[in-house]
Amino acid sequence: MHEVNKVGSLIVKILVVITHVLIVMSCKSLPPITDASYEPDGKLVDAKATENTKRLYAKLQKIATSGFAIGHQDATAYGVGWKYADKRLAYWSDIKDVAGDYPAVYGFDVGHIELGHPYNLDTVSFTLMRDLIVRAHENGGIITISWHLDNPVSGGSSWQTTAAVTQILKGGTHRDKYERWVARLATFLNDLEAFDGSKIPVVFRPFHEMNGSWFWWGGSHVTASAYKALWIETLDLLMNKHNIHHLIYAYAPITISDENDFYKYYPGDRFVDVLGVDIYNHGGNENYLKNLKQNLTVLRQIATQKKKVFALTETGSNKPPTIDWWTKYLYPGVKDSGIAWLLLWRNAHAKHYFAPYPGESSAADFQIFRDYKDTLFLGDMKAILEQPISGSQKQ
Ligand code: BMA
Repeated sequence: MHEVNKVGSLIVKILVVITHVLIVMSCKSLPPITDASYEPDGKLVDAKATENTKRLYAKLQKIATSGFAIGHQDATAYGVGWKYADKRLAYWSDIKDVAGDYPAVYGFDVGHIELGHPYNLDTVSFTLMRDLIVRAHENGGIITISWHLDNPVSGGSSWQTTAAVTQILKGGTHRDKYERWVARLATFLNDLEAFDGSKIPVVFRPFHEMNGSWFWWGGSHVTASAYKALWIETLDLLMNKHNIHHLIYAYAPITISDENDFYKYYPGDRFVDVLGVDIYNHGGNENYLKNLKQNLTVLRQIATQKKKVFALTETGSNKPPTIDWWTKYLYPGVKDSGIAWLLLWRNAHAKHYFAPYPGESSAADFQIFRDYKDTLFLGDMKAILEQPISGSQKQ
């Protein structure tokens, strides 16, 4: 019996070694997760990043020295009480309506691109999304994309938490399906072309808020090592199988308690360009302000040491903001923090919105916020940056 156990454990050990060797071999184009020789050098994850992608990173670094760019999710696709389609080709945004200027950063979500659907999970058509991305880029805006992809095992949404991460890693039961999903994502990303034919650089922020347990890729539904493997394997597919070289990669947990919390799922310096954090106002204004200050201080320390850009990658008030929310809570929390941008989440309707809209009770305060010299809207960006990333500067 004892001998049988020994043989069994030997077989297990051999299998572990073989698996490890296979993983290392199949990832040979990417360095190992813990690479002691790695020196922060300000270089991008993607060694073949296009010139425009490098310029975007330089632009983000430059922005952070003057203030922070203001962003909005689905800014030009819809707002409270309107949808792009209703506007009959007008290019509009709730922020423009309130502040008289467009956002500088444009967030979009490609959830359901993996299914081959014509619309994303929030009913924005991918054709429209592409057009809005091109337009924002040509106007000098910055694009960031998140991915609320469905659960590849259960077929449920991102919030359906059946175990799925190890199943889509190399050798997993649902690997082929996942590779088909990434191929569809890659096709969409490849179609993002500026007027001059160059690829539009994008800050890609996949598998976000992984330290919470609401998505199938996060918290209690994944081990840290499986998460890191998913991150690295996904980047490998995009860069090395699909030849996508116009992405800047952003890693973004939800509100962290400390540095360890930030690092728990961190895939490594070689695989992350931008350090992000998503912070919402769940627990009241004072608590929100405290979280902003604490979290951005931690991020700043890590980012400075690593010479990386950092950002408040999602934010907003879950309840309608108090009338002075922008100047009394958001602004003091981000002022002089060193972030390159902040992204307000989407304006779906009057019960789910994160940016003001005409008639909304905090709109006047947002105009004061806009007038601060470090809150950078699209018009301000032009003054800060002499050089466009690429393409024309039409407004
Ligand atoms: C969430 C909510 C959802 C939406 C999802 C993806 O935070 O806004 O309604 O479907 O983001 O955009």
